[in-house]
Amino acid sequence: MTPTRRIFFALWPGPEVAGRLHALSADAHAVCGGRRMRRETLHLTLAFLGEVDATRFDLACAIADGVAEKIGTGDALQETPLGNTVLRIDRIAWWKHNHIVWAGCDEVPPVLAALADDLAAELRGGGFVLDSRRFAAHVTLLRNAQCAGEVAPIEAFDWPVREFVLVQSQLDPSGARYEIVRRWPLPG
Ligand code: 2AM
Repeated sequence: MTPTRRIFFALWPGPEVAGRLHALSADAHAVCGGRRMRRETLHLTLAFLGEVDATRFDLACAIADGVAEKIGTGDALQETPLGNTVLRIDRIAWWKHNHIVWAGCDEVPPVLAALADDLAAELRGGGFVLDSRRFAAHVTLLRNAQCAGEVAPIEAFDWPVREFVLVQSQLDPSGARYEIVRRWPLPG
């Protein structure tokens, strides 16, 4: 059987933003219960590929090379260079369908939405199978949580986005273990 790798593209916060997100998860946990994600695992998924044949790993990287280059010259950049993009974390909410409490932003910067859309389109073009749902920018803070809609107002903070990454995930009984296997700096 051909070996597979479980991989996804993501934005990965630096230590300060990870700390802010983790503090939010403590506040949310007090209200909603559930299981807190470990601080070092907090991230925002751009495109989830799932289990892919290990021989197609290089293709996924080559596609990301192309997307990173294209996004560096796209229209959205005329407003904000992607490397100067800031994600303003100003919402924390609960999804009833999967019992996730997540942090995110009211308005996703257009360049990030374009990055996620381009990745998805090019990966599909390369034969990868992605979730059919549209990109929903969120950082999962709690799983198996129970609460109602908006969890609480939060003090907004900024997440400066300097790169996107490819992550390999390994599932074990204590939760997922993530390893960043490639990085794409964004032009500033
Ligand atoms: P989630 O946190 O909303 O579950 C690793 O599993 C990352 O990929 C998580 O951020 C997860 O989002 C995301 N993801 C997106 N689609 C997925 C899928 N079909 N199965 C598992 N994880 C998925």
